[in-house]
Amino acid sequence: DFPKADAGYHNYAEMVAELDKAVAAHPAIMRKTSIGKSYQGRDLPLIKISDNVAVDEDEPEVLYGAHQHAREHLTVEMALYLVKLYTDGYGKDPRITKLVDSRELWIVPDLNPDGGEYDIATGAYRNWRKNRQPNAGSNTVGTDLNRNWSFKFACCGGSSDSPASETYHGPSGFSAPETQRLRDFVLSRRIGGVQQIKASIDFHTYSELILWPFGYTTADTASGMNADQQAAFMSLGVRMANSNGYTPEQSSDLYITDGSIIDWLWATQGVFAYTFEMYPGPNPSGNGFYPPASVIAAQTTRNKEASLQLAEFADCVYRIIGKEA
Ligand code: 0X9
Ligand code: CA
Ligand code: CA
Ligand code: ZN
Repeated sequence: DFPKADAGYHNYAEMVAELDKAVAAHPAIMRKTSIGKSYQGRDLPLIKISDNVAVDEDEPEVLYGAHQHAREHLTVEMALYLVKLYTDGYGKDPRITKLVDSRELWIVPDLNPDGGEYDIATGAYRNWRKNRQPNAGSNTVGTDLNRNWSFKFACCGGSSDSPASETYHGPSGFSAPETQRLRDFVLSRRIGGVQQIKASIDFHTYSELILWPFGYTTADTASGMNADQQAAFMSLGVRMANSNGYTPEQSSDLYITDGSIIDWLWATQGVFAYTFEMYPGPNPSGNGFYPPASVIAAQTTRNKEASLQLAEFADCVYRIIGKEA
């Protein structure tokens, strides 16, 4: 489990219990299902929050995802914060109420439960990043889920061919069950050929950044990213960054990544997808992946405004550059 001092973090069982408690308290606006199972057979929970939650209404959909990377435990806390924000605020805060009534909010709070549990299993952090799928023909374990998405898979030096590497992309796109399950969920939101999910945040740690596609190339525009689209990504990214003090930039300004979720969500589904790198900033004093539990409240609340802004623009992200589609 988490070291005693970090008991404020939720392990997998505690996260599921917290989700179940929230559903029990708010059954009219919240549902918990699953997108399927991890490599080791853990359920990958899926939360839907909306009015008339049992009905698929014609409302812009938003996806918040967390914990592709095992040691980035603060991102699970971020997802749990969003569950509380949207459910406890419903009927009390007019801004929250309006969003819950006019959007379908999807939250995948833990895409890598196997890695997360492995990271804390001994009571001393293991600094684990990947999933826990064995690599054929090697003694090594694990695929970097954020290099395993099929768009421009392994194209550009932004991931590793070596199974031992921290950024091992796996033998092929979607070789990991976890990315397969999230892909299948996203594809299930295509209705009549129209992707219902319009905007997304994938939470990571750390460095306090807001990143947008593409990650595979340093070019600002490319096939599938025209000047208006790039301007819309940047404008909303800058606006969200103004609210949380993160640094907004194109993903490849950090470093080249290929096979990342945001490149896939944008290029294949047209989802305005961002990566948030949470607390701490780029030069932490200790290991930046393990901030004390005492920071959880402040560092999740810090992203309230940005998370709401994303949902508010989900009806038409181009509105931010004055071009309604
Ligand atoms: O390398 C990553 O996957 C992310 N950083 S982390 O330290 N959390 O591992 C950054 C990914 C940014 N690039 C894209 N999302 N394309
Ligand atoms: Ca609804
Ligand atoms: Ca819908
Ligand atoms: Zn990460």
